[in-house]
Amino acid sequence: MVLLSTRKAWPFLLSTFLIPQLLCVARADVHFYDFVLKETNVTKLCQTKSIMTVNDSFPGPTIEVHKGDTVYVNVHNHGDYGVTLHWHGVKQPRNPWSDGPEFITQCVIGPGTNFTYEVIFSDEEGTLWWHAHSDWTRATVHGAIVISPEPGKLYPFSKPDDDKIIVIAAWYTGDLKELVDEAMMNGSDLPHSDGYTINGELGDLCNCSQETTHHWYVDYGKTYLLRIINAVMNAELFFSIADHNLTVVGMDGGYIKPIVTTYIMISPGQTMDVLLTANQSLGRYYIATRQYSSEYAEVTGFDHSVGSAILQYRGNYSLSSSPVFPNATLPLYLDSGAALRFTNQLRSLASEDHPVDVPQDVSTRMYITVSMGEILCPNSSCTSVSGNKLGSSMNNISWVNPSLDVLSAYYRNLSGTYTTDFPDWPPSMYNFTGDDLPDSVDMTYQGTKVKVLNYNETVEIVFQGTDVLKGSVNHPMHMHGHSFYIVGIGHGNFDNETDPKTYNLVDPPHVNTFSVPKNGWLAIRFTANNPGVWFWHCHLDRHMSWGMDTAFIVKDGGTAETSIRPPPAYMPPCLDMGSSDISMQTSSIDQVEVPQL
Ligand SMILES: [Cu+2]
Repeated sequence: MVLLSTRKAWPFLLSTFLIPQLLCVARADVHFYDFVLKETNVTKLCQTKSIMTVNDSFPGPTIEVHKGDTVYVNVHNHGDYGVTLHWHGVKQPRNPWSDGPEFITQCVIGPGTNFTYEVIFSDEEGTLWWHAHSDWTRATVHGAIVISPEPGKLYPFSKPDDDKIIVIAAWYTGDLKELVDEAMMNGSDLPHSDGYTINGELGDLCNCSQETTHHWYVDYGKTYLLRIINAVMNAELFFSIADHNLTVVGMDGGYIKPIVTTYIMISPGQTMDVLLTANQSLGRYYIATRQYSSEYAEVTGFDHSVGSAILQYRGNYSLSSSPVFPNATLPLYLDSGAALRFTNQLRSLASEDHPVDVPQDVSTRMYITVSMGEILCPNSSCTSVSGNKLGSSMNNISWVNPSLDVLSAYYRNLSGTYTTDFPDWPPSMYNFTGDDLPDSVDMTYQGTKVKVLNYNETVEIVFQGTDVLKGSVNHPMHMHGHSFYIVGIGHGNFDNETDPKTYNLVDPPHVNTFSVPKNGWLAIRFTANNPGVWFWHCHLDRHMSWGMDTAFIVKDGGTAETSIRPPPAYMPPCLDMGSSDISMQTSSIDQVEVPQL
C-alpha cells in the first residue's frame, strides 16, 4: 500500500474558531492512496499464471478511514487492458463520477493512463471493500475498506483487542479474461472457479498449497473483530471456524443486533463484522469456507473445493498433527436450511446512536422478475444446443452496455445512449416459480433501459425469482449509491395482499447486497436521496455479464446541496474503443420492443 499522506480537513476552516457552536462539527480526514494496476505472476494449484493486481498484492491494499472521511485514490494502469474501480457500499453522496462501473459512470482507465477517484464516505461504518468493475477483472483486483467510528466515538460493543481482515476470493487456473471473452462470444456457460482463497491462499486442503496456507496468530483471552468480505465471483459461501463461536455485529457497513452462531452464510458483495474470542485450548483450528449452492441438486458442476486458513494460538504447547476442522459447524453445499436460519436472524441494530430510517410510505413501487433466459443469437454464431445465447434479465430486459457511459450522456443531455423505459412490472404475469414453465417465457430482450426517480422518492421493489429454464437460484442484488432495507422475504410468488402484512418496518437489515431467494421474493425499501446514476445488478458476475443489470437515474432535488456535483476536470475518454472488450455485450443502442409473452 502506498499511503502518501493524510491531512485534516475542517469543514468550516478558520471561521470555525470564531463560531463556538460549530466546534462540535465532526472533523473529516482526507487520505491519499496510489494504486498501481499491473500484471503479477502467481503460482497456485501447481500452475503459474499472470493476474492483474493492485500494487503487486492479492488481495490488494486495505483502505483505512474514519466515518465521514474522504479518500483520493490515484489509479495508474500499468496493465494491458482498461479497468475501472468501484468502492462497494460507499454511497458517494452526489458524486457518481467516482462510483466506477464501466459504461455506467465512466469509461475505462486505459493502459498507460491514470485517473483519481474521490471516494466520499458518509454514514458507513464497519467494513466495505473495493473492486474492479469492468469485465471479470475483480477476480483479482479487490481489497478491504475499514471504516472506524469517528474519532472519540465508540463501537456499539466492547472495543475488540484487535482486527482481522478476511478476504475470500475465487481462483481460476486458466486465463480468466480469455475464457470469459470466448464464452460470451459463443453464448456458452461462463467459467467456474477452481478454488477459494482466504487472504490470497487456498489453504492446505488444496493441491500444492501446503506451504502457503494463511495463518492467523491469536492470543488466548483476546477478542478480535473479524472483517469478512465475500469477494468471490459467483458463489455464496458458508464460513466457520472450528470450535469457536462467531458473534456477527455488523454487515455492509452498518451495525446489526448481535447474532451468536457457529457459521455464517455470506453472499458475494456482502461484508460482515464478526467478534471472535480466543477462548479455546491452545492449538490450531481451521478457518474454512465452501460454497452454498442454491442450484437444484442435479447441478453439480460448481466448485466443491474448501478454502482454508489456520487460526493458531500463540504460546508454548505441542502442536497436534493436524488442526481441528469445523466438521460439525460448516454446513454442506446444499444446506438451504442452514442458509435460511442464518439470514432470517439479521436485524438492524436500530438503537438511539444507530437508528433506522425505514420509509413507511412508498411513492414508487416496482415488481421485478429476476430470471434466467435465452437471447436470440445473431447469424447462428452460438454453440449452445438451442442455438441461442444464455441470458439473464430483470423484467425480461437484458442489459446491454452502451458505448458512452450513462452518466455522461445524462449529465450532458445526450440522446441515443439509453432509454428511460425500464418497466415497473414484468411484461406478463405467470406462475413465476411454477414447475414446467412454457417455452414461451424463455426469451429475454436486450436493451439499455434505466429507471428515473425523482429526488427523495421512497421506493419499494419486490424482486421476484423465476424458475425459467429450471434456472432458479439465489440472486444477490447489489445497489450502488444507496443502501436499502430488507423489509420482506418469502418463498414462492409474492402476494401483494398478504405478504406486505409480514413486513418488518421496525428493524430490518440495512444493506447494499442481499439475495433474492431461489424460487422466492425479496422486498426492499429505500429513499432515493442521492442524485446521480446508480448501477444495480446481480452480484454473481455470470448473471451480471448475461444482463441482470440496470441503473437508476436519481434526479437533482432543486438545490445545489441536492444536485449532482460537477464532473471532475478529467474523466477517462470513451472514444477509444480500440481495446473494446467483448466479454460484456456492447453496442450502440438498438432497442427491441418487448412483446407480451
Ligand atoms: Cu443472479
